[in-house]
Amino acid sequence: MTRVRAVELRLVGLPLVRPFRTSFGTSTEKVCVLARVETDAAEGWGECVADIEPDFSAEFNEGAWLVMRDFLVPALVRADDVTVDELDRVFAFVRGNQMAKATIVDAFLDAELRARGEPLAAYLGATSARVACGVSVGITPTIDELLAQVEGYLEEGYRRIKLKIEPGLDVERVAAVRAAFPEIMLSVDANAAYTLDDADTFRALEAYDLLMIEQPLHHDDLVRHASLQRMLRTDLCLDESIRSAALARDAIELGACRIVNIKQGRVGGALEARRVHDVAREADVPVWCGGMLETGIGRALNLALAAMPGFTLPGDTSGSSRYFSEDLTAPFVMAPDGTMAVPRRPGIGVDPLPERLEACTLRRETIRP
Ligand code: SMG
Ligand code: MG
Repeated sequence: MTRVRAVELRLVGLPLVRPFRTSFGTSTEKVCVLARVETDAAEGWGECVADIEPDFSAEFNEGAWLVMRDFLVPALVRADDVTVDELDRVFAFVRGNQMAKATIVDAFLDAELRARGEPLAAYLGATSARVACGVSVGITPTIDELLAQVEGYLEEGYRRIKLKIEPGLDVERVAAVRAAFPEIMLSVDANAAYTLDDADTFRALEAYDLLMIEQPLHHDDLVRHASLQRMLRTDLCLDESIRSAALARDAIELGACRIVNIKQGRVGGALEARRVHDVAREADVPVWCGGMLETGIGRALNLALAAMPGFTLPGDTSGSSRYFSEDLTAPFVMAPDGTMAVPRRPGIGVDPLPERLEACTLRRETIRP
């Protein structure tokens, strides 16, 4: 049982090494909320995967900040003696807001594990010491720039290339990358930019031996994803649509996807992410670890998750240098063989570098009992 002494929220901002364009917008900086939970026994860190605007999901930084400050943290502090397994119940009065919940759950879990000296990967039942890394390549101004970026990432050792696509910037680009790199593991991610009227585009993509097509249709539409999956040989993968283990089960039962992207922040934290993994594994559906351009705090957690046995495909778990010239933690470095080591120290196994954290902090607030 653990008593929470204080929770500190921080809004941090870090420039990205290059703009990241998806079908819904372009990011040039990473801005997110970090939570530091201080208990009687230890402190733990959580990183919120929400962004500046409510575009990838309904959640966004300022909203998540208020949900944490005014609802989740007061409930956690009031609950007094709790364990991480009870947090679902403690937070059940707040509907949705999985990204905000994940931040506090993960920070609390980190503190709990650090207090008893247990690495997160071991707690989750992870079985690998290293995980295979893929990289997500944003939409570029030209095909030549796309080919140059892909070539650079392949030279670094990335084991799977994922291309962001949107209507009009799809088949020709995939064709060019496939022609230049016939053997690579290649996938695409539409971030919900298409409708069933675009079926011809998806049929055209079938010629390029894609590992999967990620979230082609509306973020809430399992039924039409199932229709599209019936039309295609290529596996569909759902990302935005999977906000809980229950939705993962629905999607799999409906045939809306044959692969699941697990983002712990999108489903309410590491514990629910483990439940998504279990649901998928039970159904023989491969999963992989998604990314939200996390700093080293969120990246450490993703690596622990990705080391679980059902994560059989390379994830969007790229090295720090893919995102930042200077990370918030010691940098995560991918080996030339395209794998990265899973942190081995207790909890998430990393800490922010104090000076770097201060330099990146835009705002902070501490909530006490
Ligand atoms: O963390 O490498 C990363 C980004 C991976 O493409 C990525 N994420 O839909 O999967 C996705 C996107 C969402 C992030 S958009 C800011
Ligand atoms: Mg995605």
